[in-house]
Amino acid sequence: MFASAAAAPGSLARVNLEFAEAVLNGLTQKGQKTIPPSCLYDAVGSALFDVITLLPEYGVTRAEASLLSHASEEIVRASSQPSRIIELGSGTGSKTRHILSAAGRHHPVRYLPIDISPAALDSCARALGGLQNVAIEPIAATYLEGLHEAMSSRQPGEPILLLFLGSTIGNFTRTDAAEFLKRIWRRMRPGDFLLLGADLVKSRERLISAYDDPIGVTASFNLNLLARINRELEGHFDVAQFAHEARYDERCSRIEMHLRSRVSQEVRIDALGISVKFAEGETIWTESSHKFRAEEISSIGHRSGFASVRQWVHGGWGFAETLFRKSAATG
Ligand code: AVJ
Repeated sequence: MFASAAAAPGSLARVNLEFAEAVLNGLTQKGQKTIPPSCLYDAVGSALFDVITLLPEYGVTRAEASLLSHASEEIVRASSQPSRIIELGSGTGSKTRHILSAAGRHHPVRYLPIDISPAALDSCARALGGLQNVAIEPIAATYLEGLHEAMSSRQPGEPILLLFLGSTIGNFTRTDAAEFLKRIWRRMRPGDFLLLGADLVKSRERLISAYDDPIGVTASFNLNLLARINRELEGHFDVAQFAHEARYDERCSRIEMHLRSRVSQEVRIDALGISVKFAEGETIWTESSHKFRAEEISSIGHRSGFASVRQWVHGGWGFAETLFRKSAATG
């Protein structure tokens, strides 16, 4: 599949293979062109996402931070005072501070953030490094590989709290979300806990302005993907010939981000040895952000084998934190 890049052996080592492969597959497949959302997060994309979290229109991160700051003691108590806290896709870890300091108040805690971005892990370690009673052991890996590693070093009888925050679960379709949680469930032991953050269904207007903000930060975040292809894969995208588009699919209750070609054009990507045709109006689908009903989150967890323990809801924005447990009975 990736044979075409062998034509440029000198640059191959410097190319991020996962990124190259995702772009190659996504732009050469039949039908709708797609590039997975993980490709949005190079250094520039991660910095732009951090700005998104500050936008007044994007309430997701603030709602979750507020929930976690108010409920951290309850969460720690309800999850049996965990001494090992693992986080999938920690990013810069800023929301996790509340939980870690609440847990560290009772006894020493090991925090194992898992992220594919070493840069994000660095700032996570720097941001949370000073916390009392908390030892940080970052793992640069994909979710499931990292989880395997984080679980393999656990002590017998050591209780675990796994965090999957920020509504990253919304990037999955509902079916894939349940399948992903099932995979997580298999790697956990009875008595372990999972805290899942998920954004709730809200009005189309609020969702559209959250994903198509008036000063264009989200547009830049999305368009940066094309600039990244230019930087890393010797692409020739004229970024101005594409437009950011946020759509809301009400039936699936999901936001979709697309990059829409303003004209009919053909774009070379030299490191991949391909030239990609776009019809006028054709799009690259770059992200899905599913929105959930609060009860639906519990039922997705149940389908994956978890028992739900408790849910905390931020009513103002519409965000839920749901605590699940892998119970002995289903183990
Ligand atoms: C990090 C996947 C939760 O879907 O809201 C923000 C990413 N994309 N604005 C989301 C995102 C556009 C975000 N997640």
